[in-house]
Amino acid sequence: MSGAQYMAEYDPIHPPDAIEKNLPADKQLGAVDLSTVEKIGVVGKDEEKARLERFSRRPSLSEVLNLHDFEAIARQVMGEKAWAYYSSAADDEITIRENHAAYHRIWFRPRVLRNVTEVDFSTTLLGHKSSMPIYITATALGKLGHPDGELNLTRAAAKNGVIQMIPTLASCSFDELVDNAKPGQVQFLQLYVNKERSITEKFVRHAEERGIKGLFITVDAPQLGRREKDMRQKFEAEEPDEMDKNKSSVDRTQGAARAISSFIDPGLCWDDMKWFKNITKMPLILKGVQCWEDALEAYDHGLAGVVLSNHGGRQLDFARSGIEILVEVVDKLKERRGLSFPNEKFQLFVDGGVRRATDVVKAVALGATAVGIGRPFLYAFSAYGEDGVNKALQILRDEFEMNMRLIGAPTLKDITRDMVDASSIHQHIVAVPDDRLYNVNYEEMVTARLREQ
Ligand code: 173
Repeated sequence: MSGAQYMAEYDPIHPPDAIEKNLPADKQLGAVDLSTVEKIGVVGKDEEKARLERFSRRPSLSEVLNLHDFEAIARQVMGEKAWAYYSSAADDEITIRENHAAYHRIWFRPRVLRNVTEVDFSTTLLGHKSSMPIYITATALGKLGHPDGELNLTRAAAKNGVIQMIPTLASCSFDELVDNAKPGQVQFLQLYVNKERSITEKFVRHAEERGIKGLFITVDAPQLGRREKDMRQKFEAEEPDEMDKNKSSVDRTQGAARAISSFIDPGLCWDDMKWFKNITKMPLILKGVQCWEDALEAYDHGLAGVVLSNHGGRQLDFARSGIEILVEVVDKLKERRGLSFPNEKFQLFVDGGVRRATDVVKAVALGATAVGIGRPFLYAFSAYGEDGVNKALQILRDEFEMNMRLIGAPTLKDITRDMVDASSIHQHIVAVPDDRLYNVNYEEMVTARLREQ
C-alpha cells in the first residue's frame, strides 16, 4: 500500500506500523497493488461532495474567536462518522453536559489594585515547563478528523510550549509522534493496560527509553461506555439482522471503539501499581479518579498524581465532573494527610468540559496543577489542521492574559482559593445563565428512526 495514500476507513484505526508490529513475519505478504483491488463505491458520494463544498466555505481562522467556534465549524465540515465518534458520550449524555455546566457553579472574587502590567501564567507539570496550566490530553483515532491525526497536536504543542499526552490508541504510531517532537519537547503517555501484560511491559519500557516523562494509566474504562450517537450512526443504512442475531449482535451493538478496546484489562487493580513501579521509573499518574477515597489511595501508593476525570463523559453517565471532584479531593487530602495544593509531590489534574481560560483559572484556584483539554483540539485540527490547534492555543493564551489581569493575579501563585466561590459546586440543580454558545453546539440526541423506503 502506498504510504502517501490515505485510506479513510483503515488509517484512523491502524497506526502505520500496525502490520509489522502485530502480524507474524511469515504472514506479511508485501504491498498490495491497488490497481488489482476492486473499487467499491464510497458510501454516500453525494454526501461527501456536499461535505467538501461546506469545507471550502470554512470561515478564515481570523474569524474564529473562541473554542466553541471550532466545535461549530467542525460539526459542519467533518465526516458524519468522525463527528459522531468525537462528539458522542455515554448513555443520555448527562455527564458530558455536566462537565461544562459545573464550571458555571463557580464564581470569581477578583482582587483589585494589584500591579498586573506583566502577567505570567507559565507553570510546571511533573517538573516540566508549560506555557500555560493546560495540556493536550489523550484522545483516540486522530486520523478520523484529519489525515495527519495526532501529529497536528505534536507540532502545535512544540510551537506553543505545551505538553501533549500521547494516546495508546493514536492513529499515528507512537514512534512517529515521538520522532516528530522537537528536541527537548516533553510528551506524556496515556496507557490502556493490556490483558497480556508482557505487551504493556514492552510498551512502557519502550516509552521510557524514548523519553516519555509521565505515564497516565487510564482507570475509568475497564469496559467502554455506550456512546449511542456513535453507535446509531453506524447502524444507519444497514438492514436489521433477521438471520443470526447472536452471531452478529456482539460487534454491531458495541460499535467500533468497543471492538478495538477488547484488549483492555478489566482486572487491573491497586496491586498492579507495584508491578508498574518495577518496570518503570516514569512518574505514575492515574487518569480517571472520581472520588477522594481513590485519590487518597493513589497518594498512599506513592503515585505522582491523579487526573480527576470522567473520560469526557464517555464512560459512566452521572459520573461527577472533574472540577467538582477536585473540591472534595483537596479538602480531604488536607484533612487526612495534611497536604496543600497545588502540590509538587502529588499533582492534581482535571479534565472535561473546559472551553475557556476562566474554566482553567477556576481549576487552578481550587488546587489543580493543570487542566487537560481534548475535544476542542480535535475539532480545531479536523477543521483547520495544525493551524487550527495553534489558533486554539493562541485564543487560550489571550484569554489567560486578560483574565489574569481582571482577577488581579500577576502569576499563577497569586490565583488563590479565596478568589473563587465554589460553595454551590456540589449542588447539581442551580439556576445559572445558560452558556448559549455551548448549547448551540450541543447536538441533541435522537431516538430510533424508521428506515428509508
Ligand atoms: O473514549 C474513547 O473513545 C476511548 O478512549 C477509546 C477506547 C478504545 C478504543 C477507542 C477509543
